[in-house]
Amino acid sequence: MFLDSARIFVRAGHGGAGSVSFRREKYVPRGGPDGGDGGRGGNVILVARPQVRTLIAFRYKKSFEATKGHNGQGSLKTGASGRDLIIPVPLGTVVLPEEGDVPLADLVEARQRFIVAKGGRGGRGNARFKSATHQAPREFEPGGEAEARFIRLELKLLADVGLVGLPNAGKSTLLSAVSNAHPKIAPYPFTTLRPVLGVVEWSHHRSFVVADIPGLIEGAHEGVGLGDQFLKHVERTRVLFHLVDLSDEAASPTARVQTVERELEAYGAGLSEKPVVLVGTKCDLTVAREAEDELRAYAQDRGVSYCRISAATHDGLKALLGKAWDFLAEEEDS
Ligand SMILES: Nc1nc2c(ncn2[C@@H]2O[C@H](COP(=O)(O)OP(=O)(O)OP(=O)(O)O)[C@@H](O)[C@H]2O)c(=O)[nH]1
Ligand SMILES: [Mg+2]
Repeated sequence: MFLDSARIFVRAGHGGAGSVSFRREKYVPRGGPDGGDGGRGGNVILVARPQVRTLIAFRYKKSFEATKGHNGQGSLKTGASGRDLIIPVPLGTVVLPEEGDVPLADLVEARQRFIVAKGGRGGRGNARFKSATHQAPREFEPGGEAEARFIRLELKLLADVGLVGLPNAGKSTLLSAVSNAHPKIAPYPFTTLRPVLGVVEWSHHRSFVVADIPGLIEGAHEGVGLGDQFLKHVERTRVLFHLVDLSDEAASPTARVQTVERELEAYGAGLSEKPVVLVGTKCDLTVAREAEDELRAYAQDRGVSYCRISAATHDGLKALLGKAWDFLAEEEDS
């Protein structure tokens, strides 16, 4: 089960109250104030962890509370602080307020932290209120209020290359041919039901991440098929591979490409402006010459590169990955 959005409630711990106390010692008749400060309340902290892959944990647990700070005590004893509550989330988690679209945080790096609810501060004990003219203060502060709120978590996977195309275009087969991932592959549409990431080892020290998502069909932006909800997982990629099945003679390849392009456009979020490589797939099968020429010409018109591949025989894979690497390296240099 893959879950990529959640709404949770977080409450930090209240601060502990300051104490009111006076020193009592056998031979000191009038001891001064010695009430210690309260401890601060625990924070609720989100931490990005690479081992966490989805937001599934929030399906079962939706409410999180850190512990309170303890009250201060006599003899200037400060109360113990509340313990912070750490909530692990996947890399790529966007934290949003309950309402509105302005993110509070975007957790994209391992161990990156964000305090979603701040613990109340500890109140001051009466010892702090002592002054030359005020020798026996009875003032103290209560502990500070803790923050509490609902937040929304949105997972947007972090990948360098996104695979898009109609169902059956060969996206998952390509991912399994070039990466360590083993997505499900089958000769029917909508085999892929959730995004899958794979790491491509390009050379010894260089690797990049490819995201395979469910196929798109006409009307996906209106919810047809599996809809276009998974496109958010390619929003952060730097280049898209748009796969077109060369062996499919049902409709012209350009018509099929345009169907997907319309869906990318309708989705928005800059997807249709992303660099793209058009990829003719399954070239080991019988391929109509004119159809492929048409596709090539279309790519040229649009000013994008075209590659023909077979994930089955590995033809053209190296050239395709090289193209991806060119895009990625270019960005790194700039
Ligand atoms: N001969 C041949 N068959 C291929 C090739 N690539 C994919 N296929 C076949 O095409 C079918 C669909 O492949 P998938 O990789 O599941 O396609 P997909 O684009 O991931 O499909 P969805 O997940 O449904 O969107 C499977 O039967 C694959 O074996 C190829 O290079 N050559
Ligand atoms: Mg698939």
